[in-house]
Amino acid sequence: MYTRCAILAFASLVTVAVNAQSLLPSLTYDLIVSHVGYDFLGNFSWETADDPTNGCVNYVDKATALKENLTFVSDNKFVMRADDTKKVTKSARGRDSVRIHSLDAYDDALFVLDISHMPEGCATWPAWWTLSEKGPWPYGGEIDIIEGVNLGQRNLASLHTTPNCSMPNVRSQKGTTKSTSCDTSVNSNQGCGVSFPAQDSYGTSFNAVGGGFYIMEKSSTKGVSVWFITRDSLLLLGGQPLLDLVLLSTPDAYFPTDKNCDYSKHFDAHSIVFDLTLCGDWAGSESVWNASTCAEKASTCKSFVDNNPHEFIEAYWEINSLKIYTPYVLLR
Ligand SMILES: *[C@@H]1O[C@H](CO)[C@@H](O)[C@H](O)[C@H]1NC(C)=O
Ligand SMILES: *[C@@H]1O[C@H](CO)[C@@H](O)[C@H](O)[C@H]1NC(C)=O
Ligand SMILES: *[C@@H]1O[C@H](CO)[C@@H](O)[C@H](O)[C@H]1NC(C)=O
Ligand SMILES: CC(=O)N[C@H]1CO[C@H](CO)[C@@H](O)[C@@H]1O
Repeated sequence: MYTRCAILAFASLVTVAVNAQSLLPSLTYDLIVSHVGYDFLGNFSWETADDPTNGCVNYVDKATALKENLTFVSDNKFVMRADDTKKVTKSARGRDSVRIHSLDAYDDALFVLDISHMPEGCATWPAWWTLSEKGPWPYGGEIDIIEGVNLGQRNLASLHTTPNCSMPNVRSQKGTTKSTSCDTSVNSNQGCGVSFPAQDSYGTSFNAVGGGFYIMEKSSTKGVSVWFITRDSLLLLGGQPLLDLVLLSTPDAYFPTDKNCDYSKHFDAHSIVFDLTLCGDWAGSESVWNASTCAEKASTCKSFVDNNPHEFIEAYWEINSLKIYTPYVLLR
């Protein structure tokens, strides 16, 4: 069975190689930024405002995050976590956690995130996303690349926009359309979400396979595409440049630009955000909490967060690299 799979994978690779001979997608992009380890410290700001999604978190500044080891850096890793040592005191805003925001913003670009661990577990609501540098939100748009809550096992990628942006139910993507209106003023700002097919695209199962690569293409001519590829499947594909294989394959989530959502009217240059909130409008909503097995551990999400520091040992991001590419421009 294994051999058969390997042969099939090889066969499809050959097809890819032949089709791609004329123009490898990677040749249309230039690597402009590669963030590894210490680079994150200089290229992101640590946000300390109250969580806009009403989570039970206290976002700490960079110095505090480093001191409490809620941010840890080495030559080849960047780690961000929620505190897993202390009960939350009555006067605190919530459990200490981290939210960072890139200093630079990007128009058309390709973002490649290599991560080995994402925050998992009851009450967690981690997200890797981009939003308009200019704003104010929702002007210029929001693109959620990695997002989920509690014990979820499938990633949800979504757009949140100003009115008049909707997506077709059926389109060229591997994932399942969850909702079609991207307009933040309808459906309680649910956004237009796409659920990923792979069980290991999120949470515990993602971490069990050592994570992988999330890739987002933000393009004024094509729209927005998101791919997920596990580390294991990349090894199976062996030797091929990751970028070409990914860009030639059907995305997990695809948000086209067309008459129902004109990209140029809803999106501009975006900064990059990583956060980890706890509870809040999604993970902690009574119906969502009660529907998950997390409710067996505590009657409310907030009481769970306040009293159980040891439950947050796995609530951390571990990032190997974030590479950013922009479209290749011929020198004239
Ligand atoms: C800080 O966090 C890193 C990454 O999780 C870990 O390897 C290290 O042991 C921690 N340091 C301390 C002092 O706890
Ligand atoms: C949305 O589209 C409708 C109908 O075309 C138009 O009347 C309205 O002004 C548009 N709204 C925005 C915010 O662009
Ligand atoms: C959720 O569960 C709590 C505790 O069992 C209960 O008090 C509350 O009414 C439930 N809420 C919903 C929306 O189901
Ligand atoms: C905007 C900004 O601060 N960019 C910095 C990102 O980090 C690199 C080195 O790690 C600096 O050279 C950039 O200036």
